[in-house]
Amino acid sequence: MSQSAPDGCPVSNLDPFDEAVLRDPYVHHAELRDAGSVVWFDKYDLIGMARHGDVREALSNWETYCSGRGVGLTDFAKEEPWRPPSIILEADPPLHTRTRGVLSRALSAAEIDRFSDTFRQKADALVSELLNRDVEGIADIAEAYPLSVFPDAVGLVSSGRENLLPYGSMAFNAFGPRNALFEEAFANAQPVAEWIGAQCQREALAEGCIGRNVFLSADDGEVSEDEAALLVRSLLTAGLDTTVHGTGAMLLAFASHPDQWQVLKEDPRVIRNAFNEVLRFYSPVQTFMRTTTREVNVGEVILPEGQKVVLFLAAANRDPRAWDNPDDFDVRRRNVGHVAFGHGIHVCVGQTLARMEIQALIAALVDRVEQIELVGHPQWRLNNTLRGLSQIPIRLRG
Ligand code: EJD
Repeated sequence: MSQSAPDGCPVSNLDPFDEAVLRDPYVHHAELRDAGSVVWFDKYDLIGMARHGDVREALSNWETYCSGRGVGLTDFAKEEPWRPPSIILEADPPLHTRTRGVLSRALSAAEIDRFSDTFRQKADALVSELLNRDVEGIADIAEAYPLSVFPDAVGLVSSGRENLLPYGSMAFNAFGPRNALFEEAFANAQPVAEWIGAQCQREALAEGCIGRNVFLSADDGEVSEDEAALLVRSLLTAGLDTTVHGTGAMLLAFASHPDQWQVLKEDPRVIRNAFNEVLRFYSPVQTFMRTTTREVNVGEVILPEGQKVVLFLAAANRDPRAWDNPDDFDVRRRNVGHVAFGHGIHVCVGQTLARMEIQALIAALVDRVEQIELVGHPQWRLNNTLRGLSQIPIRLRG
């Protein structure tokens, strides 16, 4: 601790990146929400927000809560980031507006629709292969399925794809403090980062695929060749670990709520809402940060300029101020307004792709599987930003 809490701000001694807290965050989220609109984390000179209304307000107000100083603990105005900053995630308008336009086009519904039949075929084939067998839900489904569709959609070469998940683990751990989780993720960083860097070049990407299409915006003069490569790096950073965690959360949700699986069986039109509910309920992306660009009042508390603020997306998604019975997993509930994909100008630009991927898998499962049966104990995989499983032993009962 070097600074002190703003006047009138509740203080927390919690380390939100402690392994016990990451494993079992909900009781702590309730305490943070109840403490006030903002809390001060002594350990990190950090402000936190955990209420749905406050988190949404901060995400909406990009002029006051900026991204250009990084969306993790490292303040890029004061410390060196671990890699050149992302020109979309870690950027503000006007740069963000330009780069966002490029990725919006590359990831538009029209572009993504081209992959829908392939996604469904891959999902059907996987479900047939695994039906009525004991499977390890994370390795065999949550990792295997996104790995069977996403790298091909981006246009990556086959060799070296095993670097994708380790790179994501590095990036998402790097938003947190330099703790043991960070050190472990970065133990073999150099070859992983080198492979990723090489795949971001135009010539490395297959013609007609999403990654290569980013370079069409370089041909149009909208971005430079180097900027296009950095935007492909964003696809590779953000596009795989997130869907792996989302798929794992889906398996856990239905394995532990078999009655909710029956609702989907009876009415597959619920699939889209059910996937939103999985995201609201588990929030694979638990936290994200912003930095204040000016002094700002939040209720009674005045935050100074240059203050890092951690937004607890997962806590907002279970805030009883916003949701009835927030700890119930209910695939039929009205769940619009969840912040699992963020909110405002930085809201997930890849969500059409993420949704299409995972909804194709859910549809394939709904067609063939009577019950997703839990046959052992799920194990959590800890990360400074993402919350998900390393293992979930299940049986797809057909
Ligand atoms: C992200 C929460 C990048 C990048 C973009 C988005 C994420 C990570 C990295 C996905 C954050 O531009 O490199 S979910």
